[in-house]
Amino acid sequence: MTDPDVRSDYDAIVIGAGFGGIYMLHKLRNELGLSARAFDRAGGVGGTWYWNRYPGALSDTEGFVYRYSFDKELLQESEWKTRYLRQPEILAYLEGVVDRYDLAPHIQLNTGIESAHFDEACGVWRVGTDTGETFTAKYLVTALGLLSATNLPNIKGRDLFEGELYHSGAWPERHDFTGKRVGVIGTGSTGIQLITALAPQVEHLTVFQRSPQYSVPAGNGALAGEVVEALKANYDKIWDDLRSSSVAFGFKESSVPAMSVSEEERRKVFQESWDIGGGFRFMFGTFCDVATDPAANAAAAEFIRSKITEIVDDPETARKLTPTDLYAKRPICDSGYYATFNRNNVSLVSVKETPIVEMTPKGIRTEDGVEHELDVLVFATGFDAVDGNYTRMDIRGRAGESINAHWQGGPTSYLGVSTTGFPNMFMILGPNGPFTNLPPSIEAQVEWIADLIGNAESGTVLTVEPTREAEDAWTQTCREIADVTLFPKAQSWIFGANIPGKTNTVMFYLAGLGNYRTTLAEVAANGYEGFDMRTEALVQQA
Ligand code: FAD
Ligand code: NA7
Repeated sequence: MTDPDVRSDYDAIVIGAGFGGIYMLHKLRNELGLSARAFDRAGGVGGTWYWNRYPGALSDTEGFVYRYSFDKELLQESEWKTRYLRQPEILAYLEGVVDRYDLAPHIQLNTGIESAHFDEACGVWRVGTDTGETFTAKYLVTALGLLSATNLPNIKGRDLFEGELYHSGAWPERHDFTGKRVGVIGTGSTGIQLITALAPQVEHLTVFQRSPQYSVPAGNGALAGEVVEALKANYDKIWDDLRSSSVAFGFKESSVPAMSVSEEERRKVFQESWDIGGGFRFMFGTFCDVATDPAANAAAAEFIRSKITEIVDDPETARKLTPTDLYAKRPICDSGYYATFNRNNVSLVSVKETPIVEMTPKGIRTEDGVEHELDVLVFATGFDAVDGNYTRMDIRGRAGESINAHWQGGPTSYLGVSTTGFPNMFMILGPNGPFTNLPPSIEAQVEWIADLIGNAESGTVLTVEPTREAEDAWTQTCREIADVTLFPKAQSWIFGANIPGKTNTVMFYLAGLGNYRTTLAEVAANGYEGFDMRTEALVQQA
């Protein structure tokens, strides 16, 4: 039974100081007037943009919408000079937001949260840090990041390697690869950025590719001052349109089925998009059904394959770089990736054809007996996405149930923000949240969670948690939506297929931001339908 008279250290604890945690802390402290403290294991704020400092790290959302929209003055004051944003710019932007709202004194850095247990008797979360401290709070907000828990494959002999070894998502402050023989494992969004940026800097680059990628040009470049001013002048409409769109990337999403036009027209539309640039634009701005109709998907894939053949000089390298499967991973874009393989100092190893056997003190040995000698090896092998940072923590809800046990069949939630049996715990970008350009989805969730907490605090509510029925129904909804798309048929982190042994399950709400926001609004308007709110009166009766 929850004791309404127990006092906690804080009203709320926030874990994570990226886009999500920063905004949540601002809402809780500066708008709701609650006492709140955020924790991050990082040495600085910024989340993704603190950790991913690898050469070439760049947003693949255009800069005008890869930012917060809640503060109109901040939107007008912000400056950017290129179409996409480099990692240092995004980091500086987030540091600026922390300063603007005077949040730094309330963020404890270099502090990993190891455990969070809900104490049912006291109705508080008891949070344990890796610095040996314990804090209590009524609310726990987890902004742990969905692409944050690094995936470091356990390759035989990994510890024997005598060179430098890095993961892209835990990049060192300083590095110098000049004149070195560098290997990169992984050719996802990160790998292609790294490979393209590193190739001109290093003596030799060996790329270990498991799956070839469909990638289109990013189309990055300088933005004239007038272009930025025009965007700023139009911001009200831009954000309104974006909030009711599907992927929220700031371009017009197509409503035309690919097979409704002639082959010639299709190629023209793909070519125009290729020339403009952008991965999401290519998938969602060309035709409305590239991610849902196999024929449309095949046409888009074939277009990209034809470009690889055109760009890559050596036919054997082109063959290895050419995907033959569905175009249904997170769509990616690059700054000259395929052409990088025309350089004399870059070689490609297809590890599907010649698997990695082991790491040696000098490098990597592949099945054909070749030892690829390396001074540096970079793992661009991605993340244990969505629930990775949850399952690595000891989180326990009612009756001591661990999140690992609760999510044994795969991570679930109600609305991507809460899960049954874990009262007063709210997740930002939790499982089965929207699959979009993320800052607008983060804003939608933070604002909704803040409203719910504000409501609870203005009454006599002690605990809030979703009912099992509501959570099951949401999971079912997400699954049904996913099954209409081609995404579950591709092996990627979107469904947890990139981690050996991980349950392959639905992890996103794929019906878009507009529909997601409508659902959130309806749930709130219906008295937070699907939530079990326990009040002082209820607790005293029990
Ligand atoms: P994060 O920024 O990941 O922050 C989570 C924080 O929680 C981290 O700092 C972590 O240290 C902390 N944390 C986790 N567990 C603990 C713990 N137990 N104790 C203490 N601290 C903890 N999205 C887009 O929409 N567009 C893009 O262009 C884009 N580009 C990306 C490029 C890269 C290289 C990567 C990796 C991701 C990209 N993303 C992009 C996704 C990106 O993660 C989100 O856009 C956004 O930054 C997520 O913010 P967040 O606050 O939810 O999580
Ligand atoms: P991704 O997209 O998961 O890519 C990881 C890459 O690493 C991908 O090419 C994987 O091949 C490869 N990989 C993973 N494990 C291995 C092993 N064991 N051996 C060889 N190759 C491996 O992660 P990113 O960091 O690139 O991007 C994640 C998101 O972050 C991205 O969408 C952006 O939003 C930023 P696979 O394709 O699985 O065969």
